[in-house]
Amino acid sequence: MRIDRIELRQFKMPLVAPFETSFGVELEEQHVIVRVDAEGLTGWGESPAGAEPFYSYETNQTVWHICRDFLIPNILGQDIHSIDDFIERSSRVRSHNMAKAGLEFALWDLFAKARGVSMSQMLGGTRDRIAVGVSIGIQSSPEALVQRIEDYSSQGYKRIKIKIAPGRDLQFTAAARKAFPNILLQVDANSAYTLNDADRLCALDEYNLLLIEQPLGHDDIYDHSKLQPKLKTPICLDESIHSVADAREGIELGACRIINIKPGRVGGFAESIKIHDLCAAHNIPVWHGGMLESGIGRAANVALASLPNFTLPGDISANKRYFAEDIVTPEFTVDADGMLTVPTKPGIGVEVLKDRLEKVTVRREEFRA
Ligand code: OSB
Ligand code: MG
Repeated sequence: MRIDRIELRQFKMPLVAPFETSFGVELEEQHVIVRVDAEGLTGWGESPAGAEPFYSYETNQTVWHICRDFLIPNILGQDIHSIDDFIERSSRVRSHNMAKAGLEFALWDLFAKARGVSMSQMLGGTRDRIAVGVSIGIQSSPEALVQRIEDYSSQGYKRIKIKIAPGRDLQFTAAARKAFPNILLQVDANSAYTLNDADRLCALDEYNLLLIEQPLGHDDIYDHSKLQPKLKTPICLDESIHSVADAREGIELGACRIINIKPGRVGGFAESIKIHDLCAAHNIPVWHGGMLESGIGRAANVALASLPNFTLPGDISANKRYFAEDIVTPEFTVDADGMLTVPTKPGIGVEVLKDRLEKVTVRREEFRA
């Protein structure tokens, strides 16, 4: 398809509640929305990089720079015939996966709309509903955490993830497990520990957790391979997996037994599918991570999570868990089984509310062929 026009927009929206992790507290989200117009159709994508380089080195500003100065000039006014074509044209740019992903998502949406199929069909999804959970930030006390879990489980969520950090780990996890003996429970350290903390991490084995997410270095695989044999609980890598090559390394070294796929972190859906397939071949379950996306990224994530090896509930909660007013319609709601329904309309399957998007836009730039 000939790419006629591309628009970048950065939005800024307050979160319904502060989200605290081992790397900081977030009160609002700022992501870059990519709009691609071609042959009378419009594709939408969301790059999940945040305002600060604390989860990953990428930020809104680096995404903007890489898209405007390197990725967009390679496709604007050009006939792009496939996702592989786009990936090929972008391959000279090293890393910057979230920048590449924002554009790649918009192209997937565009191509799906051109074919008249849903994003789920386009990606090879096999489910019409997906199991989801909720990711709860670090709370002020174990009692506050238990109250939060109570609220979310009464809304239908069947899997709870709690953020941990040194000193705000064992007591919180113990309280959660005591109050909810049967709930699917997992913890996420966001790289807050080192191998010297192995005993403290092994103490988590007592709480029957589904997994421990990214306990060690944000780019580490080797130390995780030293830690995993000491733990009964499966390690799940998040931050360290940027590609199918990283996933292979993690699996072959025994650094993890589960992998979290965030399509932005790995450069898009094409790479996500490769990781999904590799993991399936090695009996490694995957689940869909989240980056507090708006409804645009969320809808695309739901589609990816409908692939068969996404066997664990994802961090893809209802829109209302993040933002009082989102930028799409309809919104996802969690049902009594703790599931979201996969859209069936062409492309991402949700409509962008242009007025609402305009209101939350803090930066905009248009590129014409
Ligand atoms: O580590 O999974 C993470 C949000 C921002 C950055 C990193 C992470 C997260 C989450 C939120 O855990 C998941 C969600 O979108 O609900
Ligand atoms: Mg994580």
